[in-house]
Amino acid sequence: MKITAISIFPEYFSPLDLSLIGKARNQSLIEFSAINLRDFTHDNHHTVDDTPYGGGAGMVMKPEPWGEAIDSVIAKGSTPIELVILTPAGKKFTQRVAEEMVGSEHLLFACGRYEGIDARVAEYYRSVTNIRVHEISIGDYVLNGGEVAALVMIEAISRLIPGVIGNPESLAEESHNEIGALEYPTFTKPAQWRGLTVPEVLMSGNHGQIAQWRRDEALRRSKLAE
Ligand code: JDQ
Repeated sequence: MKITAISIFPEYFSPLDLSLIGKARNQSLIEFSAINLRDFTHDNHHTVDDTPYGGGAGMVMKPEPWGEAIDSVIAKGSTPIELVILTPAGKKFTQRVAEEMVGSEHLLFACGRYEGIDARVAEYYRSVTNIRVHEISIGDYVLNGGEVAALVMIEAISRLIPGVIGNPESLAEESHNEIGALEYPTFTKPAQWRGLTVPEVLMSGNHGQIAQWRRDEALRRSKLAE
C-alpha cells in the first residue's frame, strides 16, 4: 500500500521509521513518503496561509499550494488515490473505516494547520476529478493540525495489512470479536506483584472458563464506562 502525507511539518511523520511500521516499510509492505507543502509555493516567504473571508480569528490555508501538491502526487502515479482530509468536522474514524481503507492502493493524507484548508480544495477534488475525497475526524476534540490525526489513521490501517503484525492470531481475534469484547484485563508473570495476585481462573488451564471470565469482565467494564 502507498501512503503519502502532505504537511508543512513533514518531520511529524518520523515515528513511522520505527517499530512495526518501520519494519513493514523496509519489507515494502508499505511505501510511505511525506511531502512539504511549502515546496509548492512560489513566493519568497513560502506563504501557505491567509486571513479568512468573512473575518474572524486565525488563518486559513490557501488553496493553490494544496492544489499543486496534490496534483504532483496524482501526476506521479497511475493507481487510484483516496484523498483523506483531516478535519475536526469530518466523518468519525472508526475500526470499520480502517477496515474499509486497508483495501486502498494509495492513501493521500492532507494535513492542514491553522484553522484548516480552504474548503474549495475538498470540493475541487470531489467534483472535478474522479478521486474519492474523505473528510475525516479521529474524535471529538480539537488538535493543532492534521498530522497527529493522520498518524493515528496510518497506524490503525497499517496493522491490518497482511504481514505487518507479527502474530496474525491477534488480528483474527479482533475481527472475530467486537472491539468491546477485547476490553478484558490482561496479566503476565510474576503471579504476585506488590501484593497483587492474578485471577485464579487464568491459571486454571480451563479455556472454557477463561473465555467466560473474559466475556464477563469485558461486559462489566463496558457497563462501568457508560
Ligand atoms: C486540522 C483547527 C479547525 C482548530 C487545522 C487543521 N479529530 C480532529 N481534531 N482536530 C483535528 C482532527 C484537526 C485536523 C486538521 C486541525 C484539526 N486544525 C486545527 C481546525 C478549528 C480549530
